Amino acid sequence: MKEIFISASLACADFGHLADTIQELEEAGVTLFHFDVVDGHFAPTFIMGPPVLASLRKYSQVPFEAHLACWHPERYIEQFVEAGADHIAYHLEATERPESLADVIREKGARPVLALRPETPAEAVSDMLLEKVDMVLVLTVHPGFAGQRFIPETVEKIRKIAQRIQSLGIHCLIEADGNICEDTVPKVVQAGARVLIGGTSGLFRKDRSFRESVAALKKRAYEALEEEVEV
Ligand code: S6P
Ligand code: MG
Repeated sequence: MKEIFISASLACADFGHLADTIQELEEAGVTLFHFDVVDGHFAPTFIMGPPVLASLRKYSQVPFEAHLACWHPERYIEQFVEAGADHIAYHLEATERPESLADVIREKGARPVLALRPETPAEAVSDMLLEKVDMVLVLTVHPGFAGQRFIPETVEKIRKIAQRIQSLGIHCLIEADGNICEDTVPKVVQAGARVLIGGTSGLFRKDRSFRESVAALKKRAYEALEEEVEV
């Protein structure tokens, strides 16, 4: 059976209560914590860095993923691994050596994840690179900010990458990041995404508890997978 995983984008949390929040999210069924790391250049804002991961590490056993939305990600791998990152997502657009960077991340003890901006086509990713990474993170909004609108063109990109993964016969999951909510979940899941990164629209909501949000996202995702089978 195809499995769906819910990740939480902690940039959307109240930073004054992060330790309590990650424990609540873990109890609600979140199985990955996503940290947006933005350097003020790759996107015009700043969010999170290694000390944030390091200070939260002791509060949860759930894997941490650093989403490096920054230029020259190769400079920061060691710092994030030391801070407790289990997965490191780096942008194809931000480095000249994406293949060797995947090897470096693995050598340092973390799992490499390839991230793509909305404008970057599926064709920009080589087969060799797909074979080297554990996941591909498809940004379904522009990098840097919560609360944006979903970019519909990214669905076809997810589909193309999922087909390539299948034809290569490799194990590589696709993550969808940006405006992931009940409206967009069926689109990304039917295209092939299996890790859903929840933010302000799907998980950090005033009208629902974390447990209710996780359940709603999963329900919508599994319904979408069933509909797909019936077609
Ligand atoms: C976007 C970032 C994401 C956001 C997430 C927020 O730059 O990589 O991880 O934190 O998109 O969720 P939402 O539902 O507000 O778009
Ligand atoms: Mg992100």
